[in-house]
Amino acid sequence: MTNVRNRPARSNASWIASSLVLVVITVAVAWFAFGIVTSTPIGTGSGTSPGASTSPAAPAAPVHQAYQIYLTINANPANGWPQYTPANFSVPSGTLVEFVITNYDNGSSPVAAQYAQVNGTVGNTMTLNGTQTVHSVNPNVVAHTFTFMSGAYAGFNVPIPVAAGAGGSPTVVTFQAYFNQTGTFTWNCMAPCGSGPMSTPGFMTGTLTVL
Ligand SMILES: [Cu+2]
Repeated sequence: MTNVRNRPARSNASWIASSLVLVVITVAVAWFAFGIVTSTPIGTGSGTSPGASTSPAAPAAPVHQAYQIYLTINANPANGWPQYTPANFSVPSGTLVEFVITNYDNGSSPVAAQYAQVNGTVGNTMTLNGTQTVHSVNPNVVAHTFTFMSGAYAGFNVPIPVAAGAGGSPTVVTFQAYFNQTGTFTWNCMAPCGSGPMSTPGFMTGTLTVL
């Protein structure tokens, strides 16, 4: 009986003792950590210890710090021609620009191999539907391109694959690029998607103005 009665008392006593030790250790660790974070020298007189020289890590940069341009490719309701909307737009120079091109056109216009390559973007890559980052696509699945044939950005090319299906979900192409030279530059679609839209400003050709 006495053992049974005493056991809880001993347990309580040892629990309190353990807790006190834990509290002391916690305070000591916290004090030491605070010393590191605030660069307070700990027992070394002056100067900072090697561990104290780094500032706390900056928070991760937001995913979308870039200037964004949203373009849509769809059939013009009046004449049915495929059309970039908008076709004329401006970006700031020397700034990371992110393009988001949403293509609803499910008809392919196969291109020569060079126009199936991504060229001139950051990393010479683009991302498809937010999931797949590629340097090129199959030339046979290209519906349109976003291409500069002349001027400061000559050679810049992004192939736009066909949309998934008729009336279905679009294909979304994202890429990032820097445009460091100011001026107004004509872009073209180099996929043979129609002589009318390809030669008519506001459809498959337009201007990028770098301010
Ligand atoms: Cu086109």
